[in-house]
Formats: sequence, C-alpha cells, structure tokens
Amino acid sequence: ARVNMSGRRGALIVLEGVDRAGKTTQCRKLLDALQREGHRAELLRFPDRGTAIGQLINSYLEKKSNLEDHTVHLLFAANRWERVPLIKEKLQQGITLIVDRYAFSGVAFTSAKPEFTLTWCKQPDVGIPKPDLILFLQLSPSDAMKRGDFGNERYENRHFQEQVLRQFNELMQDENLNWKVMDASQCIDDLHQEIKSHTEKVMEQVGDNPIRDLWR
Ligand code: DGP
Ligand code: NA
Ligand code: NA
Repeated sequence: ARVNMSGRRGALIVLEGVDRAGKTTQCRKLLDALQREGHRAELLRFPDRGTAIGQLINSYLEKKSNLEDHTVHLLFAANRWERVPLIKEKLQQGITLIVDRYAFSGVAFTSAKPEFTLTWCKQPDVGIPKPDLILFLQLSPSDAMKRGDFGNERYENRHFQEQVLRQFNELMQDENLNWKVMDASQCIDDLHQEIKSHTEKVMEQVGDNPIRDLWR
C-alpha cells in the first residue's frame, strides 16, 4: 500500500436515508466539491451490484429472483464485507470515502420486515469500519412520493418506506455514532452546503485516529 505522507487518514462519510431522499445526487456533488478543493476523495455505493454477490442482490431487487429474507440480508452484509479491505486501504492512504448507503440501510430495510429484530439484523455487519460521520437525509415518505412515482424495484412502496424510516429512527438513538440529520426537503444546493461543511469538519478531526469497528 502507498504511504500517506500527511499522516492523516481519510474520513469515512456515509449518506443514508429513505429512497428518493437525494443521496446519490448529494454524494456526487460532495465528491466533486472535495476534489475541486484538492482533497483526495472517492465514491462507494452499496449495494455494489458489480460483484458476484452484487449480481444476486441486483436480480433480487429487480424481482427477477426471489430469495429467502435472512439469506438476502446476509448477502447485503457480505457485499459490504467484500469491500472492507479496500475501504481500510483507501482510508489509510488518506483518501476520504463518500459512501452511498451502508450497514444502516442493511438493518433498516430488513428489520422493517415482520419478525426481524434490530439486534439480529445488526450482527452480520458488526466489525465493519465505523463511519466518522453518518449524514441522514430526512424526507417524509409523502414528500418522497411527490418526487415522482417509486420505481418497480422491491421495497419501493410507501408502506414499506414508512417502516424503514421508523427503523432508521431507532438506529439514530445510538450515541456511539456521529449522526447528523439533514432536512432533505430543502433545495439541492443548500443541502449540499450543509453536507459539505459537516464533512470538512470531520475530515479535519480524524487526524490519525485509528479506524474503529462498527457496533463493537
Ligand atoms: P439503491 O441502489 O441505493 O437504490 O438501493 C437499492 C435498494 O436496496 C433500496 O431500496 C435500498 C435497499 N437496500 C440497500 N442496502 C440494503 C441492505 O443492506 N439490505 C436490504 N434488505 N436492503 C438494502
Ligand atoms: Na432505489
Ligand atoms: Na421488524
């Protein structure tokens, strides 16, 4: 691995939220802004549909296949674990990572299904790199619907999204994590400025702090 001359590691920045909150747009704008200012930053997104596991997930989301609910939960977690070596390497090299969804989506989406507890859902992601900052793009399911019809993918319906939001709210009670709740109903550029300023603050603070383990 390349040595990071500044001695400062990159920050692990996660964007979360219900579907249509604008995560993908904001990830891209944040990446562009950081790079323009000369920071080393890269984008990751989960699920990463490009890997072998990601292809199983993709076909499940597109409803081309059915998978048992526990099984699909473990596949999503495995899809994050397969990127853990890369995540650690980039952070150590001083590269800030902007991540479009992470284990919090993993837990919120599965625990929104009947008969899944938060405790069970968290286990497969225990120990993945702990984010330095989690930006939650808050948008009510009714405002999300106004942004146009949901697509045809699995999970894209209002009732389910309401359950997901409830589960995210539970996860946000965890004071060991650095959650920042953002109003995603504001205009794209104002939201971007808020996200950028939180991110830059955290990038300053990480210094050479060790990368910690999530939920451990
Ligand atoms: P996206 O590519 O960001 O549109 O995400 C695809 C869908 O998959 C979206 O409805 C959220 C859901 N999702 C993302 N991560 C997970 C996960 O880890 N577990 C489950 N069950 N669903 C997830
Ligand atoms: Na989606
Ligand atoms: Na549940």
